[in-house]
This record gives sequence, C-alpha cells and structure tokens, in this order.
Amino acid sequence: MVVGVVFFLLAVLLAAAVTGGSAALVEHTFVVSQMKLNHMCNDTLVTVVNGQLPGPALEVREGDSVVVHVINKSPHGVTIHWHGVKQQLNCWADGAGMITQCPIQPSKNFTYRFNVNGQEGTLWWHAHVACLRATIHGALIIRPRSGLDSYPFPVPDKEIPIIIGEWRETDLVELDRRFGRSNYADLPRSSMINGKLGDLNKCSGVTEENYVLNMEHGRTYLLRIVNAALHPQYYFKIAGHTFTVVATDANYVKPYTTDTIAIAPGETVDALVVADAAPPGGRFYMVALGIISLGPSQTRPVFISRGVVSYTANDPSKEISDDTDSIMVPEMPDFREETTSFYFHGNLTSLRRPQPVPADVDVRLLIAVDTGNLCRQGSVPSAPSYCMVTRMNNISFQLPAATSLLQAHYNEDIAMINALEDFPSRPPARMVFDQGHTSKATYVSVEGAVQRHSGDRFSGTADDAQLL
Ligand SMILES: *[C@@H]1O[C@H](CO)[C@@H](O)[C@H](O)[C@H]1NC(C)=O
Ligand SMILES: *[C@@H]1O[C@H](CO)[C@@H](O)[C@H](O)[C@H]1NC(C)=O
Ligand SMILES: *[C@@H]1O[C@H](CO)[C@@H](O)[C@H](O)[C@H]1NC(C)=O
Ligand SMILES: *[C@@H]1O[C@H](CO)[C@@H](O)[C@H](O)[C@H]1NC(C)=O
Ligand SMILES: [Cu+2]
Repeated sequence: MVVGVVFFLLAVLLAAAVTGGSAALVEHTFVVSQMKLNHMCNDTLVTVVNGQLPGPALEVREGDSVVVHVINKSPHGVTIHWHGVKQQLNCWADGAGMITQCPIQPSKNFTYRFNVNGQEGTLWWHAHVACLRATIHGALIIRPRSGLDSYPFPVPDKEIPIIIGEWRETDLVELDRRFGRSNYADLPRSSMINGKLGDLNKCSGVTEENYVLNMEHGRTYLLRIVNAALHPQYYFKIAGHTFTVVATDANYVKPYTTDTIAIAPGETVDALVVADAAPPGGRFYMVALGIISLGPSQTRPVFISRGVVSYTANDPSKEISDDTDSIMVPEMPDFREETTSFYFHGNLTSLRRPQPVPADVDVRLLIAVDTGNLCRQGSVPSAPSYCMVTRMNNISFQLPAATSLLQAHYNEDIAMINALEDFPSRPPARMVFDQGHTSKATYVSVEGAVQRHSGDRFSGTADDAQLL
C-alpha cells in the first residue's frame, strides 16, 4: 500500500517534470513610500514602490499564483492594478480604485492574490489612483510554464525590461485635480527610459544620466518594452538595429521586422534585437520620442529621452564622460506624425490560429466615444464651471466617493446600483467619423451629457462637445 502511494507520487512528480513543473506561488512585498529624487536642478518628492523608479519587475510563469503584500507608507491612498491580467475569478485583486476596491489608506496594508493563467509575455503593474501611476509602476513578466524552449521564437541570450516613463515635477495628486478641472497646462519635464532622463536634458551644466544597455556583439536580446507614460504614444528606435516584434500585451504575434516601434500608453511590446550592427565595438543611441497630435498652428515641447546601447562592455560611468559624438543617432519620425504608428499596429497579427468567434449576431451595439465639456451644477464655488470628460454614447462617469462599485454590487447596495444609468444602445446624435488622419468621431448636433454616481452632479450645456 505504502509502496503504491510512493509510486503514485513518483508518477505525479515525473509527469510534472515532463510538463515543466507545477504552478508556483510567487510572493512579494511592495512598500509604497515617498522619496526625493533630484533631476534638472530640482528635488522632487515622488511616491514609489520599494524605493525604486521604475518599481521592481515581477517575474512569474504562466499558471503561477501571485501574492503581493502592499504596505502603504505614503500619505496617499493607493491601489495597484495588474494591467492586462485577465483576473478570472480574482476580481477583488484587480486594483482599480473605487471600482474593485477603495484605496489602501496611509499606514494600512492590503494583500493582492491572483492567478496568471493563459497569458505569456509582458504586462505591467501600476497605481490606479489619481496620476500616481506616473511613478508607481513596474513590469510583470510572464514566461512559459514549461520553460523558455517553448517561446515561439529563438530563445534570446538575455531579456531586458525597457520602461518608458515621464518625469514630472508637479505633485501627481495635484496634477490629477488639475486634469479634472480641464487644466492640461502641466507638462512633463522630460521622458525617461528605465528611470533615466538621458543626455538631451541639461540643467546648470549638469547632464542627465543615460540608461546604458551593454550588449555583446552577435547576441540576441529580448526587449520587454512598456509605455508607462500618462498620455502620449511613443516611437522607440535604436540606431543601426532592427527589431523583430514577437508579442504585444502578452499575446504572441507573427514575427514582424521593423526599425521603429510605436507603443501606446499602457501597451507593451516584446521585440528581439540582434547585436549585429557595425562597428562591432560601437555605441548607439536608443531614443524614446513622445507622439503628439497637433493642429498645424499648435506648438508643444518635444518629449524625448535617450539611452545608449554599448558593445564595449566598459565601465558604464566611463562611457558617459566619453566623447558622445561617436555614438550613432537614429533618425526618428516627426513627433507629430501618426502614420508610422498606424502602420506598426496594422502589421501586428496573432500567431495563434484564429479563435472561433460567434457568427450569429443577436444584438448590435453602436458605441461612440468622444470628449466634451460638462457644466458643473451647484458645486463647490472654487470649482470651475467646465471640466472635460470622456463619454460613451453621451454617458460619462464619475467615481463613487464612499463605496467601491464591486463592494456595492457584492453587498447588494440597491440605491447605489440604481444610480448607475443604463448604457444606451446608440449615441444620442448622429456622429461624423472623420476619415482624415485624426479619425476621431464627433457629434454633429450635440446636447449635454449627464452621469451620476454620487457626489457632484452634472447637467448638459448647449454646445458642449468640442472637437479635439
Ligand atoms: C525646477 O527647476 C527649474 C529650473 O531648471 C525652475 O524653473 C522650476 O521652477 C523648478 N520647478 C520646481 C517645481 O521647483
Ligand atoms: C498588515 O496589517 C495587518 C492588520 O493591520 C497586520 O496584522 C499585518 O501584520 C500587516 N502585514 C504586514 C506585512 O505589515
Ligand atoms: C505594414 O507596414 C508597411 C510598411 O510601413 C505598410 O506599408 C503597410 O501598409 C502596413 N500594413 C498594415 C496592414 O498596416
Ligand atoms: C445627453 O444626456 C443628457 C442628460 O441625460 C440629456 O439631457 C441630453 O439630451 C442627452 N443628449 C442627447 C443628444 O441625447
Ligand atoms: Cu492599467
């Protein structure tokens, strides 16, 4: 009998070995706190995880269970959203502030528990309260359960997370309040690559540090690129190199070769790079350039950060003081140009066989998304009369103030559930779909939008949908 059990266990263990092992429990502690960072002649107080910007990368295998203890030592309420994780049966762990949970209050803690099933590639995590995600973020790397040999591409020699971010000197909670009042005047001071502003940024004769990636000639690298910026898309290039895109947002794609990556905020792109550029001992700038949609008469500063790919494997601190003229510079698309991004995304197709989709349609929904201004009624005197909101079919949204939506649903809070309006199946007015380069939908004739949850109410105004 005992022998039988032992054999059974051995069989289970062997089966596990053949399939690459069983799911593991990956446990981390995230301490959220504030620290001062000095860039561009200013000390700025930033809220970060574990004293790092970007925060720590979580590395898991498909099928693993993840446990993250968040200890909030900052003065702000925070949640952590596991961006892109499907969260099947883990909805309490999704971390969307006031949707799935109330923010973790200062000096409190909260433990996230979720499973990462059926997804491989790169995702990321970020704060989901106010604009804190600008500094509270990091990569979430999901490798195949049965080992790297099951990558649908040649196994790289090394994997490198590349986090594109923005350096802002404005307090991020205050920034969120200003955005809520349609004040978009606060711009980032610079972009960042892996927390470095790069040598295009100088202040009082001090040049900001570059992110340096040492490569060995002939080796293959898998870059796991995340756009953690608040707003813009980015173009990303490395002089003298091409990328083979193999995945986006934790979905494998048919390998696509390009010299320019376009990446939207929140998006991830996994791309192979072979260190095969001549000269073999050379150095090459990598550039992240923010894309801005601008009218012909508008101007805006350019947001750009550059790092250095170096084949020299010297002491990186020595390289920065080196003569930078010898570093090869990539030719970037214009920062107002959107076609490159359009084609980049058009060339991404799934590697998997087409999934069966339902062929018979029971209900057709027409969904129009736009932004417009709403008139705030009877609200605080200091509040401005307009604030910009995004709308779907004339319905906007305001976060509840006291109870999260999931909690209200779970507790059958009827009053709160009744406050949610039914989403209309069509927009209230005819829409024009501009086929020009902006392809934005706009109302032809417009009335106001209202949505209530709790707290402030909105009422419509006559000409509130401005074309952006
Ligand atoms: C940061 O430094 C610049 C000078 O480089 C200054 O003009 C600006 O006001 C400073 N910003 C803050 C928030 O201190
Ligand atoms: C989190 O808070 C609970 C209750 O306040 C406490 O028992 C626990 O030790 C805390 N955990 C950590 C990791 O600080
Ligand atoms: C793919 O990229 C090429 C080159 O930029 C472009 O000409 C083509 O139209 C793109 N394909 C799609 C479907 O967007
Ligand atoms: C949009 O919603 C508001 C508030 O419910 C309503 O007064 C207005 O008529 C709606 N607009 C249109 C075009 O239906
Ligand atoms: Cu997200």
